[in-house]
Amino acid sequence: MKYLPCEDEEVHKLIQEEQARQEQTLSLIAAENIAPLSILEAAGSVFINKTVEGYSGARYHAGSRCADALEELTVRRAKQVFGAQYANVQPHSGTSANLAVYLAALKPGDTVLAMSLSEGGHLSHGHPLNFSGQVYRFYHYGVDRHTEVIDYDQVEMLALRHRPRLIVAGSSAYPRLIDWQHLRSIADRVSAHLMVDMAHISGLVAAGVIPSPVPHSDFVTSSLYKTLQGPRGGFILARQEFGPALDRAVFPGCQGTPILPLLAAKAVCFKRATTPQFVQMQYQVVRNAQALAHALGEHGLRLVTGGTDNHLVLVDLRNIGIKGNEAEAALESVGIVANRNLVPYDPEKPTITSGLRLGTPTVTNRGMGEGEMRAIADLIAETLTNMGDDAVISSVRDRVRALCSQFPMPGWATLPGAAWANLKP
Ligand code: DSN
Repeated sequence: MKYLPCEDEEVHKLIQEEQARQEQTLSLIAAENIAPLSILEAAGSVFINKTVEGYSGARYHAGSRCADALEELTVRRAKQVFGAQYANVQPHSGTSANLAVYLAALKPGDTVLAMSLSEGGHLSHGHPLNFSGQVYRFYHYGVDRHTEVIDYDQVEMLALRHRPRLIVAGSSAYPRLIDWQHLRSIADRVSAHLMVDMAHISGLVAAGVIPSPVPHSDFVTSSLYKTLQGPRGGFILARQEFGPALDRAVFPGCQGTPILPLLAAKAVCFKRATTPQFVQMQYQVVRNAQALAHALGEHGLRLVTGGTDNHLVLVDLRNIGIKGNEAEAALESVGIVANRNLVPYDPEKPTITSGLRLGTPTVTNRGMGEGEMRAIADLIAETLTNMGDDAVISSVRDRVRALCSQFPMPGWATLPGAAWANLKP
């Protein structure tokens, strides 16, 4: 960095420290990834200076020629990647995309059926503290207590009982495939629309590694920074007939000007998602999650649903007598960054939890494969079974640091002023 250190040393220092933290720790947060440098450049471009409102060809500010071309390109690429009839790339986040779909498809007080947060759903799927739970009447389905997979009979029973206008699917902590076709047939039975929030899995869907919800859904929403490996921000896909209502719902319904540099970065992200390298990486993300799950299981850790079909693993820690928050803190102390998570039918509250969610996008992007996943599982098990033993913890910390040095952040060595490399995380 050239200008920031002169202008604002405090912010520059924090950025350097964050770079050091990312480089010198292993992120297993399932909702994180590493944005390529091309995406950082696009997100930091001069499009930040341009204000537009509305859509290409119908703007409220002059000087929009490049912005119009950019938005058209981004929309075209989004539709192409996912085979969608309609795309809106303006939402500032995945939650903003959900808000816009609710605004387009529902009236305040309408009934919606979604997966509960405590069994793998998302805050914006009707949590009482979220706008969604306050404006609409949400009912929630969950997973079967024994198999821990979505209980489709319960979804159908609740749909028949409550006659929702919208059924919401998609999750933030569910390690298995979701049967989109089954949900579509339930939605059809009660004349509900189907919305899928694919934020966690959109990279896997783009690459064709897992089945796409797009052909079965009326609306699909997503963020871009998780498996899709893009910038912050969200997007909506839909059938063409919903386009005008969705356009109005995003602007002027719930947003003003879109963040144009992020639109530029979204365009780059969608282009990258069609490359063979991206597809290969997504297959490896799943292979790595399965290798990690298998190795954790061999250490006696209980996996929710017994394994994974996607990029994440949910560990139920109750059989080793540790709470999720304790595991999270112990792992962070050795340089393994993950998050506590509720497990199905969890007796603990969300700030404590009985579980740990682990994801493989970031470590895969660093070039790690199944062998490294087995090594990471060893390091996790050693940490969790030796909490309080300083000698073991210190040895694990050294081995995590060595693994990080062996697999540096992709492309970061080429960044100017790589001074963060010597900072303490
Ligand atoms: N939805 C949150 C998560 O899954 O961690 C943030 O992306």
